[in-house]
Amino acid sequence: MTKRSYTFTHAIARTPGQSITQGLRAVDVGAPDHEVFLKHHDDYVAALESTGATIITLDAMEEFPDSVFVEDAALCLPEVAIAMRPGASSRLGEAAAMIPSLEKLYDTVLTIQGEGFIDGGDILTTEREILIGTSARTDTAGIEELHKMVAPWNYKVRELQTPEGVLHFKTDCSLLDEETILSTKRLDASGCFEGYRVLHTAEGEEACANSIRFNDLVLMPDGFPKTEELLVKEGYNIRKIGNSEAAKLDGGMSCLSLRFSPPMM
Ligand code: CIR
Repeated sequence: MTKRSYTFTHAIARTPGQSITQGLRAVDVGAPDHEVFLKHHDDYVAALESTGATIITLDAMEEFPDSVFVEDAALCLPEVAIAMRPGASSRLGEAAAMIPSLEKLYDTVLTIQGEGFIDGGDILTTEREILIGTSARTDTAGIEELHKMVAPWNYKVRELQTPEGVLHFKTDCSLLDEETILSTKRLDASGCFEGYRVLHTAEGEEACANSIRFNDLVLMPDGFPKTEELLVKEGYNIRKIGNSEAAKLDGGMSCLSLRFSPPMM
């Protein structure tokens, strides 16, 4: 049976602009190289496309240096798309900029109005519920507003806590299938994945927890051999994507796309 939490007909990505060098970062380890970022981004889009999905690659938006990380601007469910309210002031406008693209694919596009804030990177949609971590970017008010919006479709929403010092909830976890989550030990230790099968990232490889299941593929950042070996042994079909430049801005596999099956198609 098709699983809506990881089987998708569409994805939206956005070409990184030259202004990517100005992107937000927790620790400055140097600016990303635009050319290398473009190459990695092309590989990423090609991998999504290779599963048979339609990938919409939007033009770069120079006025928003972090806008390549489209995941934070919206939540796309099978029934509705919701423009988020990003918690970083330099990123707030990215949500409104995403709406026209969503309206081409969805009858119903809603917008988080605030006062609260919520970033897509803090939302992990599984087959049975929507897990949302409070973080420096997402607060309880934002989660409550989203909860009300998805109530008509009976979604269960569970508020959790993103570990201290971790940018987004999904920085530390990803969905691998309807029952399995890849997580760092530190996030799993909070008990938030009780009832799921949890695979841990290998010691020292926490940065690959931000991977994605997209149809028959698991896209993971290149350079995490022990976790890769574990996932291969578990039967997952791995595609490694260079992530050195996105990582300089605390970005990973999930951040670079919105993944969904729109109702109008
Ligand atoms: C930011 O700090 O907002 C960007 N430099 C990185 C966003 C990564 N997005 C994600 O984890 N969903």
